[in-house]
Amino acid sequence: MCRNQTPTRADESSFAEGDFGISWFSDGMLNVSANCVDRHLETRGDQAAIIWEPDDPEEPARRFTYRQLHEEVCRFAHVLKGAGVGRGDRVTLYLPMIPEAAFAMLACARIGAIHSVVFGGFSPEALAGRISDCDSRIVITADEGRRGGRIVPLKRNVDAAAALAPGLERVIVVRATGGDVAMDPARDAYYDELAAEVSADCPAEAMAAEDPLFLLYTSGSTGKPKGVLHSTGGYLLWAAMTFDLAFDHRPGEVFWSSADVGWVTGHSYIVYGPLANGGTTLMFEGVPNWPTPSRIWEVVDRHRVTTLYTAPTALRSLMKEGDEHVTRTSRASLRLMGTVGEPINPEAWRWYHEVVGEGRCPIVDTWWQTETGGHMITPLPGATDLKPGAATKPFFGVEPLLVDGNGVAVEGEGEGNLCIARSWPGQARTVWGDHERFFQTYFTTYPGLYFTGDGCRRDADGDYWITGRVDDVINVSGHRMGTAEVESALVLHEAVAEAAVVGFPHDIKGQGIYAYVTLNSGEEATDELRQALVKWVRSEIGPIATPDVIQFAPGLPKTRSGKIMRRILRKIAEGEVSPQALGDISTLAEPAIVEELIRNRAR
Ligand code: 6R9
Repeated sequence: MCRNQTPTRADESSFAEGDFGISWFSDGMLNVSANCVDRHLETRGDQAAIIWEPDDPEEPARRFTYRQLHEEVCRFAHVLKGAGVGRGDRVTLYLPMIPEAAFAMLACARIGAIHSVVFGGFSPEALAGRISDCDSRIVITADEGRRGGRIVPLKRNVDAAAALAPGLERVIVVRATGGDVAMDPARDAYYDELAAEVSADCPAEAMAAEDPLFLLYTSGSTGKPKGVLHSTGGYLLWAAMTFDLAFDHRPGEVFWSSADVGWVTGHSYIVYGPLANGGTTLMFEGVPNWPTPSRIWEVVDRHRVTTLYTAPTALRSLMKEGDEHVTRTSRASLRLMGTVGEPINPEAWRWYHEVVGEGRCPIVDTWWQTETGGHMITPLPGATDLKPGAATKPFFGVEPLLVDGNGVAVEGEGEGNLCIARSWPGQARTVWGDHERFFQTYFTTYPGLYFTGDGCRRDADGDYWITGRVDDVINVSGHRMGTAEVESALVLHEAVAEAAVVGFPHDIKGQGIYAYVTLNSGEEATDELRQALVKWVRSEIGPIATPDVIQFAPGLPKTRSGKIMRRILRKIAEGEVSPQALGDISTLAEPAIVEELIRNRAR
């Protein structure tokens, strides 16, 4: 087994232009898979590492002990090696929520390959872009996925993506549903057939702490999604330590994060955090409200879940179904509950606390980002006073700073843009293939600081309240979406001349997607076209990008230098009907556009 080698160095990072760079524990050595699997074999080899709950509640759940996990990860590692994957190679995973997703991630870590998990809800176009961006030659997928009783044609999507990503050479297909899919014998192979041929033991590569562990694509305010790169040592430490402390992990507990492994929450708190701590992690293939709105609580009861981690949007949608779907279940095993992904409104917080947790479970509202690797601002249960809607206090070593519009730090009580003043181990190291973009995106708005893109308020007790994004990123059902991405998808449609996308408050999703669309001359603004555009965006990006509202507009409000004034579009989308309330519009090239937009508001 690859033994950990304790580093003699810790933080060697700098946010300053000139000697910019992030590095922690640079002379340490470890293997993430050995730490998440092998290290536990002696003490808890027969304990469940992963419990898998299938989409269909009539089907049996599956359990994998640490010993079984070791075998599965080793086999997967050999299969990857057999396909020519080595240290530093990028492996794209496009999988449903099945245990093989965790096996594949840990197998990559075992052999020093870099995984890039792409959420199974993304379209072939979005998948192809992510395969090509990191020159990934191999994709691990499944025949089909299942979610809420519906089939997701994953292999078919990979075939479509392959046509757009010429560098893709190998596709390994996990048989999840057994559905009939087309196989190209020169490129595709079934995982089970390959796995039957290989050994169940595979030594873990010794990796340097600063070697990359994974990359994960996330939306920003401009351009295409960025491949955010995480390190081996710093990331694992951060995932492990935040899991242990924010969730007050105790041996024998069952932890359930209802996220998908396609998001960072699934990386840090379904796979790496729980397993690094020798915990038992629950993986759920389905959705919280299928076949009934009681499903999430039934899963809690069935597996005696002690800690539940979910998103406010899920809580809001279950809350509106009525308390009886909750109260008919026991939930006696629950001890602690958490939320992540977006600000939680106090009403949903109270419902979670009082109806779900019956007042007995603390709630940890954890603020963090793909780029931070793990929790940054979060209560520590039992130690921090909780407030509905507040992420409360920074985690150990985290130095938040609120800055006003002029870049001046706000002291004491007040509001500003949330920055972090110095590095922490779990911080992303770069953007794949574009270190300059990494620096420009996060470290130039306020020189010397990491800028999160979030607004935040600090109250008199020093507690932090995240108020939401202040850049052109919107948060739809806890999923980050760049308005620029939706706009580029829209303008690819032949009828569209120009598009501007903003968020607006949405009862369930938190934010909805509001698109202003200007058509090419000769195109007619019909309901059919509106529906066609919605479908178009879904097929370009995926269902999470579905516009809620499309307003056809004769023109967009622009400054004389041609910059779209989103502030105005946001206000109109929010329901503002008085031109006076929109603030200064005197710099607009055509102020009359604004009244026209208000008159034709789409909601
Ligand atoms: C982990 C994750 C990050 C953005 C972040 C912020 C929002 C996440 C939050 C929260 C308020 C919380 N966000 N947690 N806002 N309270 N507890 O969600 O990562 O997908 O990268 O999104 O989500 O706006 O900037 P990611």
